[in-house]
Amino acid sequence: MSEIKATSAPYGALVPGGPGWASNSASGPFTMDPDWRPFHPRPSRPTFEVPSDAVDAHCHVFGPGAEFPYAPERKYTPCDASKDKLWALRDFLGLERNVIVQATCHGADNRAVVDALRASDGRARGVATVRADVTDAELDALDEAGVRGVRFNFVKRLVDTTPPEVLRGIATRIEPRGWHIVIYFEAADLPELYEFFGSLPTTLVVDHMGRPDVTQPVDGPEFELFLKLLHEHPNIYSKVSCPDRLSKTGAPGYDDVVPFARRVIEEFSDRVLWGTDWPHPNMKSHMPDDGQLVDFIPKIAPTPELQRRLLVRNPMRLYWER
Ligand code: 0GY
Repeated sequence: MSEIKATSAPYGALVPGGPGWASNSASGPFTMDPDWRPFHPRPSRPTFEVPSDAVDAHCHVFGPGAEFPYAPERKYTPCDASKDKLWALRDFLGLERNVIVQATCHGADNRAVVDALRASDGRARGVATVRADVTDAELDALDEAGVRGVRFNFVKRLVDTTPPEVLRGIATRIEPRGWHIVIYFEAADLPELYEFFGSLPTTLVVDHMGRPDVTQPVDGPEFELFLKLLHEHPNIYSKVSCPDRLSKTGAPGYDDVVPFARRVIEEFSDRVLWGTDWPHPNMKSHMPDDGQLVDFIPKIAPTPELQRRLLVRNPMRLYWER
């Protein structure tokens, strides 16, 4: 019997923390950034048991670069993080489905996400990045693969600026398909983006609660503006993901993020989503343990009813019930 090489272990043989799991490089002609932190080599098994049918509504795949090249305009070169590893993590954490968000290192080339969606047996949906010149046939193909939204990214360290009228044109194209728009921005930029967001015609999903500065009070002006956005616009959802990115008190508890996420969940329980953010691009302070991220959930959604809304009902409505 021939031995399966650890680095090419098929999905079924992969276990987070086991042989073939860890990644420290980009394949093909790519070299991982020297300060890149690869995803956790030995994530813990969570103690919190998620409800059945739980969705990881924010995660990514990176390459592998040899198969799905990183985009020339990218701002970072990550380690490879394949769909097979994403499925292995999903099973390890007790989750059922994934929403794979196009990462900026792939630009508007959605092939890695589409490949993952096609291989997922219907257990993954996608959020793509498209340019203004995307054709209807390309949008049809993305839709057929399981894409249900596009991402507009306003984080300057990740992307070059796209003019609002171009984004509005894309919004008009995708709106009739029942797709939504995922928006990623820093809290400091919300005042200037506020009117634009309010004017978009589709459902919007905000990444990571609009990245609040959690050293500010939860009832201070910065976070109140974000909550006002959600109060004024019933078409806007929020992901309560990435305590690891927002926290100053750090792992494992991410205690300073709890009041922010709890407030969003309690006030907008029908419009919240959760995700791991695996493989955690651009984390510099530390690399989160995905099991600890699952164990964070009951701190921010303390009742079974809130947990079902956050992990099952809301993401299923948005991604599987169109
Ligand atoms: C995230 C956050 C980040 C990166 C990306 O697409 C991306 O490159 O989303 C980040 O660096 O904050 O949501 O994964």
